[in-house]
Amino acid sequence: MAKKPKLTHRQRRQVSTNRQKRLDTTDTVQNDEQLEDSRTGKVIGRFGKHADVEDADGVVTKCHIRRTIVSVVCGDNVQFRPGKDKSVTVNGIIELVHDRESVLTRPDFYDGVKPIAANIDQIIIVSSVLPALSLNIIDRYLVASEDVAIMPILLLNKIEMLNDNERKKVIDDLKIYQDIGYQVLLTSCVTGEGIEQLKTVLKDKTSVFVGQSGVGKSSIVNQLLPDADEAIGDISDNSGLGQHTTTAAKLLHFPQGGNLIDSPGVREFGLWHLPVEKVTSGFIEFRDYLGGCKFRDCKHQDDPGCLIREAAEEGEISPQRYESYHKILAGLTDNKPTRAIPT
Ligand SMILES: Nc1nc2c(ncn2[C@@H]2O[C@H](COP(=O)(O)OP(=O)(O)O)[C@@H](O)[C@H]2O)c(=O)[nH]1
Ligand SMILES: [Mg+2]
Ligand SMILES: [Zn+2]
Repeated sequence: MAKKPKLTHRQRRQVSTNRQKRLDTTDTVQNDEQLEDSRTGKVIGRFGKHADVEDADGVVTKCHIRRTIVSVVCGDNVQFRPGKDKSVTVNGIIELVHDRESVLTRPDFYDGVKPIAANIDQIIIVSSVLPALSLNIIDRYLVASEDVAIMPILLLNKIEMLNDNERKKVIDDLKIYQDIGYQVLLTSCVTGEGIEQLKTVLKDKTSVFVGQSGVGKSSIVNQLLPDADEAIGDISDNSGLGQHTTTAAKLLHFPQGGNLIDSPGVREFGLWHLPVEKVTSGFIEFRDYLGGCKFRDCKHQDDPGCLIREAAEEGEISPQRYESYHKILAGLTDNKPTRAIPT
């Protein structure tokens, strides 16, 4: 490999100016006469500096992104202009991103939080009976979903592995969630149980699947979208290295209507650091009691006159959820992001 020439400070600045000029020309070369009229579309793929935009007729255009746009993510509704010259692979340009109805975010080592997908109607929190059902992990995902104000739905997969008694036990465990208003689905990719019901839940909505590795997210997606061809039991999901090579997010259409947004980044959503108040209000059944405790800085623990602890003692709040809340608080500092998130 050729040795890199050493540049003077002035040369280096020149290189940087030229590079900037070249970047500017991506915007200006594609000026009016080379572009079709502006139209609306939806971002269905996001790779490096480009985005795939689908218009109302289902035609997909690879687009540059105007430099003034702060962020474009999968699910964004945009104004874009396809290029007239279709022999150029990336021929369009995104000119504007419409206001987002919702946005999924992740903590970023450098920037605080970073958007990863937009305009999502519901988050399907997938758990399974193997690895063992963890209500605390469900609670973490619920808090994260409540924080971004997107409707969470609980799904328990691999249900066929349970005998009648075990099944009764998990249904009972999950009843806590139904009691506070969350929808719960039971599925099996082996017997097909619950898949039709899941299809109904997904119809005409934009959904994401989140949950720990191994619970069956990819298997479920393959049941719903045979063409998706997701890798099953893919350990690279969790290898850190794999994440860097496969972070491209994509939006897929369900045959019965509705969309799925998928990427490793999306699937990792949730296991992260939030301020204490967000965790507290993320327990939706606590909300009725908030502000009513005797002390304003109540930790909802041993504090005298704590309405939340009292409600848990009286069974108005599930003691299980109350414990889970304190467990999440205790673990908060462990969940700070330790690395930058690749785009
Ligand atoms: N018994 C059983 N195994 C399942 C079911 N769904 C998925 N699996 C298996 O669970 C493992 C992990 O599945 P995968 O879809 O890769 O999980 P992901 O990491 O959440 O995407 C694979 O061995 C699947 O075959 C199910 O409903 N029942
Ligand atoms: Mg998977
Ligand atoms: Zn309190």
